[in-house]
Amino acid sequence: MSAARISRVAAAIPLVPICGHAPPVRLGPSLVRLVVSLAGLAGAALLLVACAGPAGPTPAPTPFTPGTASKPRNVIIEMYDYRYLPAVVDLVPGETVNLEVINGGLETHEAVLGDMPAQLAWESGEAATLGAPPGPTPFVSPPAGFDGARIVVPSGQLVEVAWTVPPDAAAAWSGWYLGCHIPGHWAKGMVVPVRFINGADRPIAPAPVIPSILPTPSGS
Ligand SMILES: [Cu+2]
Repeated sequence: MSAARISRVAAAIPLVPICGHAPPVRLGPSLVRLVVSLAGLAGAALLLVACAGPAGPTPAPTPFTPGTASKPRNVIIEMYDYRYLPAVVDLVPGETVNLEVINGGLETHEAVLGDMPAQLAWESGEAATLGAPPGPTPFVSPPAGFDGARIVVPSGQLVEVAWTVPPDAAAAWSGWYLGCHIPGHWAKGMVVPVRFINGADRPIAPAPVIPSILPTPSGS
């Protein structure tokens, strides 16, 4: 390629920004000669320059703050066929939370937050629907003194519920759990423990183990 041709090619190549904060540059004839020889094609060249952004200060982590009635803490619960995320639900006794329950599964699921008597009540109450076609879950009378929460979420939907954790929840002899009692779902793995924490995000007590009173998740 002649020098004149190289010059014309260099003039035809558009300005190439090197970085977002740097002015664009035009390729010189010598660089064009190199690009053309590598590509084997005159006039078609693209130069990509990796560019790292300016190193900035790392933002400080947001401090943990228990929820209040006027400013509930968001607690996200994801449901799938047949498991929950997170694997442990952290709650502060007495705080108000905004439960964001998302069903990413193909079936309807529920989130029952409560101690073992509450879990047993719904397990037995919903057992009557075993074999029934998919649809709304039945109403089950909560046990006397029930102060937990139950959220039913159809497939692909999000349900938000504001709820205050009982101040004495951590004293429950059985521990607290998050479970689904649509027949067979607990046994397939839809149960995780609740771990009570203090206002400094430290556990008050270890999360309870999944009890053997109800069927344990398969594989556990
Ligand atoms: Cu379920």
